[in-house]
Amino acid sequence: MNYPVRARTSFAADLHAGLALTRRSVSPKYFYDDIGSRLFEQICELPEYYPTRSELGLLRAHAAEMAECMGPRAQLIEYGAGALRKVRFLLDRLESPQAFVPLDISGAHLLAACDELQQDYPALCIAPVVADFTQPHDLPPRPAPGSGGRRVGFFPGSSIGNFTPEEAQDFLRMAAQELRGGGLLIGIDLIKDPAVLHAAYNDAAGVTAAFNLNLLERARRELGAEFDADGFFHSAFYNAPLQRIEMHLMSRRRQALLLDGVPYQFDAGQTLHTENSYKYSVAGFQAQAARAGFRPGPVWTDEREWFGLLWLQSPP
Ligand code: AVI
Repeated sequence: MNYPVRARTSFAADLHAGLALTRRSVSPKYFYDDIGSRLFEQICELPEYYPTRSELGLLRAHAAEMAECMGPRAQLIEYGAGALRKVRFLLDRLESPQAFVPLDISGAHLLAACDELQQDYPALCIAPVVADFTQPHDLPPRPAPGSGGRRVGFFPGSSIGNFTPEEAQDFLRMAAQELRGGGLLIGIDLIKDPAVLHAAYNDAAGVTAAFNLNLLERARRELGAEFDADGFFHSAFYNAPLQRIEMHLMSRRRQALLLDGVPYQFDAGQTLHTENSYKYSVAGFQAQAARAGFRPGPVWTDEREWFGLLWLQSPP
């Protein structure tokens, strides 16, 4: 998935604000500049990182049933569209989709991915929307009443796991309204043996470490931040009570990071918290979705029950 590449000002302002907190943190959306997006693609191929492979396996095996939930002449909205690889499994199975509407803030990436998709699906009406889907946004009109089609959503990749619980609830509430009369197919990463999770976020090749550290490197490249290159290291662990992987950049020693001339003092072992990746139970996530107005529908999980794709029926 692609998080937005933001303007300098918002990265700088958010980083200053996050560094000024007692528990320092910054949004994971800042991982995804060009280098970070490429590193994330490499993560998806790692032997330890099961989510992408598990989800692709589910789509390969069950896309026909998922497409049946969506129904004929659907207007399919994809949230945070990225490379548009996964949706192809659905497009191959959907009956006469009315339109495919991918939403992403990164216009250049979105339009390039749409061009590629259009070549392989020449008859498909593709209507990209360049927008931050977590904020109010416009969509093409719903399928006309009487057309038999419904508006349905697709939010793969367990990207909802990177939202705070409040952001996740806000997204589900927004989607329930936007998709009313239809439904949402959403990917979630399931609670599992912490050792499996630990390995997935501490891969032997060090790609996740490079992905995490790129956030500071990006601050150096884009904002002129000054810090010791080997002064921070990647730290990722499972926080069992909160059912989430936490990623941090941990300071090796007492040092100052300079941003726009402002020194931010780090003690040895002090961290900048860069990401949470929440893990869910199927029942727990369905209950959360129900609070936003969805009714639980079919669930597809792999044999190990490590990853789930859930169909949620929107309110009428
Ligand atoms: C994009 N997102 C669902 C990934 C995850 O697993 O939370 C981001 C990631 N962070 C480290 N590895 C992958």
